[in-house]
Amino acid sequence: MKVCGWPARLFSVVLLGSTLVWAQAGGAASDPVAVTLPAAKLTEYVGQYRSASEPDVVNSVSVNGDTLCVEGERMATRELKAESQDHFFVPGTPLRVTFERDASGNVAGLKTTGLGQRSGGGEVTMARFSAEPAKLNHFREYTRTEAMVPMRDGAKLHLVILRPAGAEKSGEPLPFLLERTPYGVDGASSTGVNASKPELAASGYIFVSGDIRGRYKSEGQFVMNRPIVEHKTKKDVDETTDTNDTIDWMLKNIPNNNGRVGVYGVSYPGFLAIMAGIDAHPAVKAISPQAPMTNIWIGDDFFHNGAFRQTYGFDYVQQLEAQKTDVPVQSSEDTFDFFLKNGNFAGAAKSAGMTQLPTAKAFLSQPEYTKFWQAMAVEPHLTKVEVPTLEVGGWWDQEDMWGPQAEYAALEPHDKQHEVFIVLGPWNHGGWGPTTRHLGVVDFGAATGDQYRKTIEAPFFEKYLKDRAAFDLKDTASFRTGVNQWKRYDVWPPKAGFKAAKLYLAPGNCLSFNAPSGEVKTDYMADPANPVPYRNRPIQPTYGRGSKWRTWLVEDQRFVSGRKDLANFTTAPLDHDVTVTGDVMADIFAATTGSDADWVVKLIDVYPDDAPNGMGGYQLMVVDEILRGRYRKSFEKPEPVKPGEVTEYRWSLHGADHTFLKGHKIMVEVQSSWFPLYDRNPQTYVPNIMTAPASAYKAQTISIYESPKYPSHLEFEMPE
Ligand code: PG9
Repeated sequence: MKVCGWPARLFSVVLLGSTLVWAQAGGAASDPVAVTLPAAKLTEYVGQYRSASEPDVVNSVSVNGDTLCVEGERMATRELKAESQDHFFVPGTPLRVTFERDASGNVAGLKTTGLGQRSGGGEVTMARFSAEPAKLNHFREYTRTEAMVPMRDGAKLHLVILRPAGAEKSGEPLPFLLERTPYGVDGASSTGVNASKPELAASGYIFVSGDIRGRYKSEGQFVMNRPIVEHKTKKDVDETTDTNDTIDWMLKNIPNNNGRVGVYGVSYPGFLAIMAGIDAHPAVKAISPQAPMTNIWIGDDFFHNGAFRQTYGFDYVQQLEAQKTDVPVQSSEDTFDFFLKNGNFAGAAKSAGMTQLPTAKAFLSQPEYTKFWQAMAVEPHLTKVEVPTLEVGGWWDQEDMWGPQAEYAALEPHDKQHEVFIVLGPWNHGGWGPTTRHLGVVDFGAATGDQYRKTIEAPFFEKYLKDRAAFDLKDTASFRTGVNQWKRYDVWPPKAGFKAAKLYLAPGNCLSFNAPSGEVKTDYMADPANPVPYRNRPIQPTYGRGSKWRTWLVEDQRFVSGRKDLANFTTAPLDHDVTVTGDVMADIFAATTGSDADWVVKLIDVYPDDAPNGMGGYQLMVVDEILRGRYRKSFEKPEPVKPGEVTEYRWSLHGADHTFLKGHKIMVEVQSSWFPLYDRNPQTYVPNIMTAPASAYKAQTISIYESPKYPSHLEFEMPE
């Protein structure tokens, strides 16, 4: 009997749908009883199958001897055992495959169940599009070992090492790919690297994953976004020294390496990848910080321009600081109700018993941009390019959209050797990982993450770690949404071929490329007792069960656009395409009857009513951002606003590369709360909003000006 080329009894990652799912193998107890189907019957199932929802996800079914096998680009070849005719299972996993037949009795498709929640409910339907099987996976088996590695202060950090099986005999020295993380590395496996980085795994690297100090199996004390120690003594440790000590150990103790190290990671691990490029170990030859947090107070996870991201801070700090391993916050209560009921963050933190967690203490006592937060900021350390750097960011990153763009902006002026690159695509946080054309309901027409991985990420590491010169990224690869095309630029934001443009808020709730001529303002009443929700309710905890957090930035804004406590301004349907590129700045002239206020501006693409695929009338946010009014002049020294005085507020809504298509409308929406992601501004000035008394929360009248003297507008680049 021949079997498919994959050992049984493994923890394995499988990908039939668009996301990776861990499935525990070896659980033969729950396997159904297998029956033997004649070989001739098995050939009826052979062919290639395409996912109905994600056409780029393809599986191939083949017969090897008397065994039916299934494989995918990211899925190892696995045996399919028959339970009965048309009903199969993957031994040792909960995966069930049912083949479906057409009216003539021919096999026309398959349905899988048991993929688990992360694959969108566990059911994937695939249509058979070819009767020929294909070799889709190029899996290479990796051997796993673990080590506890001593740092300069004696603390030992935990590593998992994956080496291509037989690498020590093949004689070819291989480079390292290192990822350090606070999220636990026990799951690192041969199947995992083959599934997440198929090209690099096939090429052959020594994959090393490490628990950072104080997390999971590593010793020492965890410090959130541990600041870099300036002027270190020999005993000082930070993430740069822990990275360097880890690399020293790897070079000396893991045989047959080629002396080169690449470091990558998404999000917190992206921040850690930046650390590998500061005072870099000489062996570090390439880093790829992907969606890294760069400044936690100005634009990433915990604050945006001073507005506190209370749901994120509340959940993440408990998840990371309450214990050594991750425990996501769960609750069945709508977090909108929970935070409203608790009044302010101090109340919410007290009710969760988290006030003594280190970062929660800082939230409560230092809401402004103090030295504590400044010490965590990475940009001040990015004063030279030490190693080739590939940054990756998503236009709809719900956590660290600011990070990659800020890191690039800091490094690019020092890039003398053309070694700093950025890729910006239609993704949420880490959304370039799965094979998908979609973000929420928005279809971008291609599996952009796969395109990035194959044409940019893999060639980048191959070039700098293996001298294989296939990497030709100009400087910036930007996926222009709307027209859904990749663009290449010399620099981000692009300059050549673009001109500056202003889009003015105009009387009659309109928008215009011409400056306003009359004295007009638009008023609304903002009441902290009834804040504007940031996404459709009920709002689950960030990483809680059923949470829609990951796609909230692409939610249809019609759920709030009709509210009376905001102002929106819209063009007529466009008679030609309008492209908005570069950093979109909001420059808003406004007054409030209160002495403090929050300002949220959203640039929205309004689809025509007859748009296909259920998108009729959809309101898609293109860019958006908040500014807490008290910080309009200084992040360090907040100041009250003068009631009734027209004041200029200017802040970045982040980068965009988006075409509003002919027939669509451009909308700008201004509102004064985004709850409960952001805590409520009481709208009367108090020294510390975290502890604001109930009496401070007052409804106020907001006026947005659209006049020659006070020309509220957005600024961006447009193609010439
Ligand atoms: N967004 C997460 C994070 C990064 C850095 C600091 C705090 C949180 C993450 O996904 O890792």
